[in-house]
Order: sequence, then structure tokens, then C-alpha cells
Amino acid sequence: MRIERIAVCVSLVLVGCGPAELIAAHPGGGATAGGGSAAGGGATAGGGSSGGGNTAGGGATAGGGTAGGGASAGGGQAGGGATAGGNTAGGNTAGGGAAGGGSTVQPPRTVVACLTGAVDESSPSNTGFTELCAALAAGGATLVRSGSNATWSTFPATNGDAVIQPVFAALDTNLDGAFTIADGPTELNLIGFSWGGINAGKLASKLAADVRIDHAALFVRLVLLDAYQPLVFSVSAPAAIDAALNFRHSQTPAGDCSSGVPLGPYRGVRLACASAQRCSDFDFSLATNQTFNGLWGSQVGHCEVPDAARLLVTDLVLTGATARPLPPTVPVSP
Ligand SMILES: [Ca+2]
Repeated sequence: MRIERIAVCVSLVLVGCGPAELIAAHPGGGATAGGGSAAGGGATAGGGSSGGGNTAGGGATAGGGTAGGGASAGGGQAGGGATAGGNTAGGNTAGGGAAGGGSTVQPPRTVVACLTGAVDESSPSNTGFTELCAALAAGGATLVRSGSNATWSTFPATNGDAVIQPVFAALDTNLDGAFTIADGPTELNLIGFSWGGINAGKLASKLAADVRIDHAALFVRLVLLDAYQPLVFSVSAPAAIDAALNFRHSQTPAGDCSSGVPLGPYRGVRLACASAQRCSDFDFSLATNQTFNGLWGSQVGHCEVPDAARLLVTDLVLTGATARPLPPTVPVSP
């Protein structure tokens, strides 16, 4: 398995090393007001074990869920009770209404777009990522699929553009050519691993600028899993993105799948967010005495990030909270 993964990483470098393309933050949107209130709520609930680091992400717990509710479902208050004591890190509204009791607010539909690393879903290096996306589908999420696959191949980078239309189609349930509240409360998750993580950032920027989408009616979460492309050093979450989670590693363990290859080893790039957003940048390498899905933090290399993050991401995407320990965070800056 490891040898095969190395081969994939080598091919990644050989096939394409495009120029650096940093993602510009989109000034539009309007859904970020929720992010602002989330920071306050999170501080009050105090459940986040990942506190410290950035303002809006690590400590964002129940408040995160509340803000998400306001943005997408309009029934957010219940989120506080649902997530108090847990770790939400960019929580959402799913379960908020139900746990609050007595709410008749329709729970949001969870739409997920999974963007693979190089080369495609069948590549051994993407196995953990594919399993994560399959777990989200099994948990009730609507996957934006490429054929029958759980994930969408986005290698090389320009293929990410092809994902926009199927994502929009998944949002526009009443087929009127726009996404509005009439399509029902919806949470959109853009999840990308390695090469696909950078592409997920690009997709987020394009969706943020898409005039067909009423972002006040849509909760969007960006999830990066050791996002990497050569000569790219960060991913910026546009203002219309309500929450962004970055899971990565910063210390290369022995035998890492990307060691010894051109431009390797690969380490996930940092996350950049505007101050009003709820963003968390988690570093498994800083968790020397913790395990994540059976992996010690120090064991997590490039190809292990999806495995280590799997249970955390499925919790957060499907319920908006997790009781599992999160990795330490590093500060997020614009
Ligand atoms: Ca519509």
C-alpha cells in the first residue's frame, strides 16, 4: 500500500506543477454575520477543547451551531443545547432543532462535494478519503457524485471547475435556476484532500461569487484535509463561507508516503480566513499524546490525514458537533 501511494505522489508531481494561485477572498456574501455571533456563543458555551489559537474556530461550540441555524434554517437557538459540552468547531444546525425539543424547524439537508487528491478515487492514496465520503453518505448526506463514485476527481486542478454545475444542481431542488430559501434549509460541505483541498478552495471562491446563490439562505462549510499543490501556500476561505476547517500535519513522520518524491514531503497548507469567519486550523503533529481514529498524532503523515480526521469530520458534518478530542489548533490569519 505504501509503495503504491508513493507512486501516486510521484505521478502527481510529474503530471502537473502549475503556478502558484492563491485564492482571493470574496468580499460578497452576507452570511458571515452568523460567524460573528458564533464567536460570542462559542465563548459562552466553552465546550471546545481546541480553544486557544484562532478566535472563531477552536472555541466555537454551541454558538457555532446557533449562528448556522440563523443562517440556514432560522431555528438556531436549539443548537446551544445540542452541542454544549461538545466540540463543534464550525458547527451547524443539524440536530439543533431536534435536541432543543419541541422545534418544528425542518432540519437542513446536508450536501457534500468530495474532491479527491491525485489521481482519482481509485488511487490508493485516496482510499481513506473515499471511505470518509462513503461514511458521510451512509450517514444521510447527499453526495455530489461523479458517476457512481463517492468522490469527484479533480486532478488536474482545472477539473475542479466541472464540479460547480453538479453542486449547483444539488442545491437547486425546485429547478428554478437559483438557490434560495425556497429550496429548503441546506448545508453545503466542500471537502477536499491534498490536491483536491486546493481545488475545494477554488470551488468555494467560485460559489461565493455565483449570483445564482442566495448565501444568506445557505450554510457553507469548507473542509480541507492536508490540502496541497506545488507552489501553493495557503487556502483562503471567501467571506461567504460560513465555516472552514483545516486538518493537516506539520511534521513528516518516518516512512511518509510523500517522502523522497520531487517537491516532497507534502504538508498541508495553512488556512486563511477573514476575522469574522469561524475557522479552525488543526495540526495533528502537535498532538503528541493523542490518538485519532487509532493513529497517534505523531504518526499522521500526508496520506493518513483523511484516516485520522474521518470520525471528526463525519461528526461535524452530520451533527455539527463531536465529543471526540480535536487536535490542537494553530492561529488563523487573513
Ligand atoms: Ca431553486
